[in-house]
Amino acid sequence: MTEREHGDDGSAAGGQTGEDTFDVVVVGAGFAGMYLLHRLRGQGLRVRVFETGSGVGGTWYWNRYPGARCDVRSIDYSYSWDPQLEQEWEWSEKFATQPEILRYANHVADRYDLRRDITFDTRVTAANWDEQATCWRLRTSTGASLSATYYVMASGCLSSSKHPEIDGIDRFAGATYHTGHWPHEGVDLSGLRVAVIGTGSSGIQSIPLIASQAAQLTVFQRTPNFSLPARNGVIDPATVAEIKARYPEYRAEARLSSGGSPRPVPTQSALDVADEERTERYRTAWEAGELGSILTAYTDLMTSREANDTAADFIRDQIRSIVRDPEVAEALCPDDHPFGTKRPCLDTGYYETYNRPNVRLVNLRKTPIVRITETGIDTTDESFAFDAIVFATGFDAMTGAIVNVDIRGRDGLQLKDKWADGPRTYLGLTVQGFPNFFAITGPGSPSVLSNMVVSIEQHVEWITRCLSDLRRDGFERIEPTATAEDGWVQHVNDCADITLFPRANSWYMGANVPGKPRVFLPYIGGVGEYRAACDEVIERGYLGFERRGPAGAQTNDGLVRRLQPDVKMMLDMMASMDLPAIESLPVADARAFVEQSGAQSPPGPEVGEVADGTLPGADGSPLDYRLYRPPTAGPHPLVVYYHGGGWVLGSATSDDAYCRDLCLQSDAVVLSVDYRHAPEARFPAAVDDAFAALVWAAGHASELGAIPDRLAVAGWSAGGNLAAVVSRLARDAGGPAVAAQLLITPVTDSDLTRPSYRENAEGFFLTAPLMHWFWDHYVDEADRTDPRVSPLRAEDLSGLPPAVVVTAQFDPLRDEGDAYAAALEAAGVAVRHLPCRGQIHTSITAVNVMLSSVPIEPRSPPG
Ligand code: FAD
Ligand code: N01
Repeated sequence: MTEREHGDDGSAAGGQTGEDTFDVVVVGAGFAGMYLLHRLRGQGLRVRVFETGSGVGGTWYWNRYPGARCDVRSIDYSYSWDPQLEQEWEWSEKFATQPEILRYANHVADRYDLRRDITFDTRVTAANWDEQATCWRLRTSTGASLSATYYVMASGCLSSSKHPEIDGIDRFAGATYHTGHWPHEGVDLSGLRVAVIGTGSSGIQSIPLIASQAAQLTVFQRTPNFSLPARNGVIDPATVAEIKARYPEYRAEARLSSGGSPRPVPTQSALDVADEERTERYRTAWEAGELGSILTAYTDLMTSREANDTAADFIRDQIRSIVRDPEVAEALCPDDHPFGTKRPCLDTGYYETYNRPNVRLVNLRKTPIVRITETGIDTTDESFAFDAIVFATGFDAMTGAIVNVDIRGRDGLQLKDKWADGPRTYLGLTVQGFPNFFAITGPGSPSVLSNMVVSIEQHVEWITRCLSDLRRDGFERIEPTATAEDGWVQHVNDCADITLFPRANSWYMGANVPGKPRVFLPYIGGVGEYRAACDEVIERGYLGFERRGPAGAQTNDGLVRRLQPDVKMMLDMMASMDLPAIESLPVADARAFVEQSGAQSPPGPEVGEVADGTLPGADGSPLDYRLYRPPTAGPHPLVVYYHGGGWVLGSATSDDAYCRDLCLQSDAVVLSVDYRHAPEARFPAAVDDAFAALVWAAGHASELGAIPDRLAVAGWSAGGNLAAVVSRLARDAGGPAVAAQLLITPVTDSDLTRPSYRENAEGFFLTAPLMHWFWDHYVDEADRTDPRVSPLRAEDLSGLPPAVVVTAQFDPLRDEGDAYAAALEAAGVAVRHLPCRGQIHTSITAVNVMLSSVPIEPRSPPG
């Protein structure tokens, strides 16, 4: 390599070893590499960018196929870091063409004099971490060796193009093209017989234009994709003027949005609106010509299959109305994945193309390709002859370009091996074992699920800040900790797991590359949420990183996100509502407040039958109950359920949604019983009533339509306390016979000083001050060790019914629940302990509010 001068200081790059040395080497001169170069140079760093291509632009340099254009509005899909640049550049269309975007990239390269620090036509082939010298040692395709303190892969998520695994692919005698490597001189397909394999975004954009040139076009489709009309055209000058007038605010909105472009945030479930209203909403969205218009119409399109079906059905109806041949229309209707779980497309005349006489669709689901021959393509049904084949078969996305370089970190660990079971990163930016290594829009970051320019800018700015902070703090080496990386990988999976995305065989899941592990690659928590996590890492002193240098070493281990994503969202929403602390209210107001909040919660599922009644309490006065019967034929087992509310709040109907869910899940009759509340009736009134209700239920099982001797108890929170206590009272009284106890985040002890009380004192819905308020209302200090209120203190827990004990990580009551499960186990009781990671006290009973699964990590098998 012959290096010229570089860096703003113009200093020579050559090191004394005969090897060129840099502060930072960047791989790739797409939007990411270009901006990073500009920023790092601005810090006075010696930077060198390597690019395989002969020019800048990355994606827009390589993907020159007919019809290639962006599908995020150009006014959004453009750099935001220089107000002059964003004001002076004029886009000619709503969605600019590839040539126009490439012109923009070249304009930026010229305007900021970027080319002098970019080495074109050169691939970085290997990168080895030298621990002793604290630098990366790199090799390139031209045989050059160089070193750099920091190494950044700005190599693109969709830059490693992929041919299909089809027998005979090299035998074809005609011309072949890949959309991701389209010849620069252009291709004239006029008068030719052309095949296109692949109907993702590249196929869908190019097919209409290829059809207008070719004599015959045959499209080989394996999976039909959802596509919406782009309704592209000249960009409305008034819209441009309006946005340019407030570009800073507009860009700020984009950065905090979910997908990187400002959009109204949906507030309604698709299932909560009438059919006509919903169809009208979809119709307006269909007319809008925007990728996110339908996807963001309702809150639950990506989380509920039923909701998603409403959108998918609407789009299928549109396809049927456009394509004249019903069989072709049906073949084009996607039916194997929920809408949005494979990247949807924006098209110009795609479905209409199938009405042309020179276009034919081959449905590979019915007649798969067997081989490519010298003259064309054989399916199981037919031999086709072609002059040209276009592979629109996509990319080894997100990880392909990174692992194509032989990257070895500490102790020679190869990145490819580290990622053998799926990529592991901290924040999608850094990798444990690979010091001073960064990936822009790497796996585990929003990247491909967003307007990528916004995500690129955020990463570039984070890395720039990180390097500057390292210098400020006297460090030169940074590496994430294993704990932080594990936690982030877990968080990325938690986010994906509450959506429909993992249900599709998509490139998001690595499913298009044989042998690639099936892992959801990007971060789906949203651009704004993600940015907040990255910022928080810095604010908390580079949480999750070890930094080292002349100033010493600093390890700041920890996890930036521990709550389940939907739990966090709910807590953030509640925090923004500035609700009163319940314990600050008089009891009557607290009850009214809780009742009112409960009324706004989503209803539980339908059950077979719901009936209200009363039963006699311990003092003879009536106690309300509500009975839930499953829809299946009875008789069923009977569960006596005690509601939560700290012995002060709640009623037989306050846990209605959960009781419905319990009834359906357990296929049992659930009898939710009330009990007298404190402070009007203090301890042991609630226990006495709870036991009286149990005795009554056992005696009336047949009348309730239940099996007499199959009785269980269940309860949540203070209700869990009562369920635990009555199980023991029943044992001691010789009946009723309780077959099982389900204790959900139960109160089991009056010791309010356990670590979980301190760690989760505030901020997770049930607070330590509220628990003190409950205890004070319910029971005198002197009575708090009584096992009828602190069941953990019972002398003998043996012979109790088999138990399921559910505890939540972010609950003041966590440790006492854990302790009770352990005590039961120690006493020989069959226990299934379910500690729920990332959950709070209310998670389990908040049916249809928290979607996050309850990870089951049983400590011992169920009885
Ligand atoms: P790239 O643009 O992919 O650049 C990476 C560069 O790194 C490439 O030029 C490559 O040659 C180089 N490189 C890789 N490995 C090496 C190596 N070992 N040595 C040297 N050089 C190397 N995103 C959107 O948000 N909106 C859109 O509308 C949109 N449209 C798209 C249309 C198409 C056809 C495609 C393929 C992608 C589209 N994308 C879109 C995603 C697009 O990739 C990003 O928006 C963005 O351009 C990525 O920029 P980048 O710099 O990160 O990567
Ligand atoms: O690639 P793809 P792409 N036999 O992977 C099929 C961005 N982008 O280049 O689905 C037969 O989506 C494969 O079938 P299946 C955007 O993010 C944006 O089109 O695996 N068929 C699929 O139909 C996009 O998502 C724009 O069953 C085979 C197709 O090839 C991403 O880049 C434009 C096959 C590949 O589709 C990738 O898009 C272009 C085989 N052996 C790209 N192997 C915009 O509009 C694969 N296929 C902004």
